[in-house]
Amino acid sequence: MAVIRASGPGIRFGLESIAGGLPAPRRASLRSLRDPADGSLIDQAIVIFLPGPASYTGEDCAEFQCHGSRAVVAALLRCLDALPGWRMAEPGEFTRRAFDNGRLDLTEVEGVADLISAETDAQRRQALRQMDGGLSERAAGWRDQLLRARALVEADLDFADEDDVPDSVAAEVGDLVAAVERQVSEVLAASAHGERIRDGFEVALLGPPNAGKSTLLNTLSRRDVAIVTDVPGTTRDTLEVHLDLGGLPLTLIDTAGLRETDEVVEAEGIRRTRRRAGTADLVLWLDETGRAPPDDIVSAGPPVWCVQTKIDRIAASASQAAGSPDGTSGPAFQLSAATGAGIDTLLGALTAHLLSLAPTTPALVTRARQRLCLERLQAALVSAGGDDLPLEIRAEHLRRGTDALASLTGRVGVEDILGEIFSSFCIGK
Ligand SMILES: Nc1nc2c(ncn2[C@@H]2O[C@H](COP(=O)(O)OP(=O)(O)OP(=O)(O)O)[C@@H](O)[C@H]2O)c(=O)[nH]1
Ligand SMILES: [Mg+2]
Repeated sequence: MAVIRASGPGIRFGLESIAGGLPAPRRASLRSLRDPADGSLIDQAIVIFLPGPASYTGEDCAEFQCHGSRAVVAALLRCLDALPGWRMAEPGEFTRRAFDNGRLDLTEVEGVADLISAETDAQRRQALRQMDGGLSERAAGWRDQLLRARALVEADLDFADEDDVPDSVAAEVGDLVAAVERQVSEVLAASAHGERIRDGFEVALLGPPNAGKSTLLNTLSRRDVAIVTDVPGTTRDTLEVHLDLGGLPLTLIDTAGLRETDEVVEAEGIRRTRRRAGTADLVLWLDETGRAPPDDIVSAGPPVWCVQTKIDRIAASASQAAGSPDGTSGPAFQLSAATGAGIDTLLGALTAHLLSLAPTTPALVTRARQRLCLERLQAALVSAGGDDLPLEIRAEHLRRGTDALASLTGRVGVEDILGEIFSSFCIGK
């Protein structure tokens, strides 16, 4: 079966021309679809008429559930395209119209986009909450409180004698601003988790050349992604694979083995390795001998877990139990990609670690764009909360705060980013 969706002012006329009349609203009706040009039958299909404004886009909409063969879909699209005022939709145009008609705000649009591209369960749950207005509801509440604060300040500016500002007004404004600031700070504090769930947790595989980093990447991703050879220095560039670890999105990064080299390409690879070591959420230091990583890796920032590789080669130590990831003193894990020994222990520890980083409830802020808007709001609130500020200045800070909220929900000042957001959608959404 194929579903063809349509939206716009020409829907009623189109349905009358092709489906032999307007079906009852919001009911699935079996109709013969005919080419208006010559009356020939195209298909028998379920047709649903969804009158605006209570539709996804806010306009009149129609859905044709026809047989899914290419010939049927092509014939139907050809007839629909020939109707006056009908044309093929652009990517994301349905959601764009829903946004333009006030059915969705920008954070909800971002939720739709994230739901479409969600790869893991945690991403799906987070996107659903966003699409459902999780962040917009909070933003609307803050906006109401700030508008009240602005109204109080501005009424005072307009009517009160400059020297005679009633303390009660200043106190109420102060309370409102402080309450909103506290809530915004809480939401911002959880934003790192939200962005991590959306973009994936990064785990970088580091170690000397030939340690077995690329082999472990291939084993964990169950694909032959990275080239593996016994030549030290095989991997030159950083390489990423996306995995679903217990519902959490994980980006595993293979890197160039660390060593002194005069070779230009390898040196650039090593420079990239060091950079990734600083920005990952976790570093796995792989070494065949089980030696600890050099100090600059340990002090790079993220936690480092030591992994001794190729234990199938050292039968004696293969019988030792794997330790716990308690820092960087000595090997915490031992594994063999060749036999599979120790892989499950490492995966179990990784899952537990990522779960401890992930929020228990879905985060509200999931993108840098949203975080930047809230940081602007927070800065404005901190300024507005300053004691003994002249009322004019306070009003100005509060106005900056409501402006930041308006750009969060896409009501003002976002024209330049709209194209970018909607172009990431697929056609038909
Ligand atoms: N016996 C044994 N050999 C392994 C194991 N893992 C990797 N090897 C071998 O070790 C060699 C190097 O493996 P790679 O995965 O390319 O090592 P790397 O750390 O990516 O090396 P560079 O890219 O050069 O930094 C290859 O010949 C692998 O087949 C293992 O668990 N057991
Ligand atoms: Mg490699």
